[in-house]
Amino acid sequence: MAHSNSMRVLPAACLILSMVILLIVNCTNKSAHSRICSEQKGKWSALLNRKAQHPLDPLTHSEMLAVQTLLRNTSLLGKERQVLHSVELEDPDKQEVLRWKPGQPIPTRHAEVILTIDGVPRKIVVDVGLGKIVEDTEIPGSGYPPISVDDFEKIMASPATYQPFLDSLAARGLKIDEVLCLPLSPGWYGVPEDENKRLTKLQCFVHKDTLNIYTRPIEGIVIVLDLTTMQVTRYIDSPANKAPIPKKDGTDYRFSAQTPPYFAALNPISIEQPLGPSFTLDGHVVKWANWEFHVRPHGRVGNIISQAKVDGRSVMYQGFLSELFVPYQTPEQGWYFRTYLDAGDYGLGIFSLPLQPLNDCPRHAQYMDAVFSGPDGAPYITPNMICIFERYAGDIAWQHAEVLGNEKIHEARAKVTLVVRMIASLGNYDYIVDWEFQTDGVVRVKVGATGVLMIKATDMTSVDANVTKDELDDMRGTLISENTIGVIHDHFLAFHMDLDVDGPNNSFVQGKFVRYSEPPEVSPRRSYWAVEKHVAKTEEEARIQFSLDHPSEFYVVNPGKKTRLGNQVSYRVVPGTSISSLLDPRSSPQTRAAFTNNQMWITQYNRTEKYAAGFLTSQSHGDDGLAVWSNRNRNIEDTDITLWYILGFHHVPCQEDFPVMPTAEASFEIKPTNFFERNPILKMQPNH
Ligand SMILES: *[C@@H]1O[C@H](CO)[C@@H](O)[C@H](O)[C@H]1NC(C)=O
Ligand SMILES: *[C@@H]1O[C@H](CO)[C@@H](O)[C@H](O)[C@H]1NC(C)=O
Ligand SMILES: *[C@@H]1O[C@H](CO)[C@@H](O)[C@H](O)[C@H]1NC(C)=O
Ligand SMILES: *[C@@H]1O[C@H](CO)[C@@H](O)[C@H](O)[C@H]1NC(C)=O
Ligand SMILES: [Cu+2]
Repeated sequence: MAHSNSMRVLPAACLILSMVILLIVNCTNKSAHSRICSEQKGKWSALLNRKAQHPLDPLTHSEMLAVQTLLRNTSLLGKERQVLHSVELEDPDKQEVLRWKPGQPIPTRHAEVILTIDGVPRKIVVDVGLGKIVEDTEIPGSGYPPISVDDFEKIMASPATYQPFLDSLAARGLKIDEVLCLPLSPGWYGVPEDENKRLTKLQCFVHKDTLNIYTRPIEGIVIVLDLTTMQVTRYIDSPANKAPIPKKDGTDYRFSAQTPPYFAALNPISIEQPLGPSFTLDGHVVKWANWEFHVRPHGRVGNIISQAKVDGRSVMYQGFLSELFVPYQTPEQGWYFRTYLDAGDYGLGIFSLPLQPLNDCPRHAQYMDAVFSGPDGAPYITPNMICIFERYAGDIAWQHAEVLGNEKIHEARAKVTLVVRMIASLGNYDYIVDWEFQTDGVVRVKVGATGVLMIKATDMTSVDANVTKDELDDMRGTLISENTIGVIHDHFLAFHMDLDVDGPNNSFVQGKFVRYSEPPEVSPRRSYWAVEKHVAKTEEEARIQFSLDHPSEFYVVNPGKKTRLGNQVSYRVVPGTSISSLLDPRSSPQTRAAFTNNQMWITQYNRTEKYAAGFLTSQSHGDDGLAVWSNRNRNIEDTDITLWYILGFHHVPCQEDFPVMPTAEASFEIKPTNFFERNPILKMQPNH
């Protein structure tokens, strides 16, 4: 839903972000923070002193400090009109990572630094070991990097001095200190006044008397701000659209704000693990049952699962939530541009908050902290950013019971899985992203969407007989409280799945289900279905749109590996929730998010093709991204390939979504298919 977009609120946003930054830990040169630093130092010493143990480990605290020193020394940081957006580990060469064995020296570590200098995006690659810049280039293409934390403080300050905005507030009986404005990503629409400027569009809310600011929008005002000059370049206050501010009553979702009667309390519940969990976390490497994988936090995509192996055989080199697309469906000035690409426009890891034990993750979860770069290049910690836990939901892994004469057989195994969880809190919306590993070799990727809707204010207080059909049509949503419309929208989530099924060289096979008939002399029945398998040779042959009328199964096979019976070793992609986009393919949001043209894609592996809407998404024109790469139409047969699964759902809000929505879940899975010789969990122990 809403999802989106906004940032952690201005003052509040800043508050939250700066709290995180304060926690930090760079004591060397931030005297203002040093008290906190010295108190925190003991607690975080293990993290502060950590060294990379694996080629894919994220940049450590000391590596980030080294990058900061180098950037300062080369005058790339700390000057006017220089904005630092991110410092991340640059993906090492895949072959080097695959060759590496624990205990060997780690291959050269590179930091990828994204800056804008005078409004021009630059990528700098630092050899961390040598303390040297090895690449420094302007980033080609139309997009800009995400809004940085640094931008926030300046953005927050800007409306307060802009007289036309103060006049608009006065006309509505509001004061500036009752108002917060959030920087929304502006999309790209070819509006001449907006071209060639790094922009944000501010949407303002009344924060007086409620924590749930998203429910109190000031409709009709849009402030277009140039992020390079921090000047207002356009200001819109549509007189036609002065809906009242929705009331504060009923918007607080905290338990303390609810009044009796309460929902009957359930008895306390907790899954016991009297002997502790069954997994180990060593640095970033997780081992559990027949699985082993590496997990690391990432500022842009939240987290990355790497080198997932079952029974020591590789399944996936890397998997992560590559991009989101959340287009709203109403044409007003303040709304038409809301077509968020949340990972590239904001950053899923940067917008994660510490997970709360017992509510966000169960007892016995283990937590992983993240180290991200602040706007001045100083590293800061987001504690408990990822949690890892075993899930037992009372389900059955396999079972069979029967009576044969005097013999009764009853064999059953409880289903326990391992979950890696991250929650991106992108302003009003919260996305819970779970990677769930099963002992039978299945990996389920599940997303839960929750949080607060993006709300449009309206004159309407009910949809009774006095409301005309035109007014109803113009709502583009549902009246979910008085003066409050939950606007309709979609959620698309693109998962990058670099599957390496039993080795890097794989092919993509589509098993098409077709009807066939037999003549009466062969069979008294008229029709059957059968599976026809097709190996996709090029990227074009692997652009998949799901259809109930033309069902298919989809396999990533290893053409060089067979079972003892000669079946091709593979993993099957089991689609879950998916939608197709209803937007005009020529419209700019659809071109920019063209990864939603299909529900599944295969591309040839390319280390730099990671982000489905392109490397820089803010104001991008659609000149980079999955659709562009797929158009190269490279060979994808018996070579290293990447699968992209586009999960999605439409959202027509309802009253139950107010003032906070119950989690809506969507998922897909990958499932071993002739990968094992038999049911791999036959020898699992039953419970006693
Ligand atoms: C900055 O660069 C100069 C010239 O390369 C070098 O002599 C100096 O040691 C560097 N300072 C730091 C703090 O790295
Ligand atoms: C509908 O409009 C009539 C005339 O303006 C008014 O008397 C009536 O109260 C309205 N009904 C509701 C439910 O608002
Ligand atoms: C790898 O991806 C980059 C970015 O899309 C592109 O410039 C390059 O040509 C690609 N290489 C191959 C072999 O496709
Ligand atoms: C994978 O395929 C590429 C060509 O696409 C080939 O160069 C390479 O040797 C193959 N690797 C393996 C392990 O078979
Ligand atoms: Cu939604």
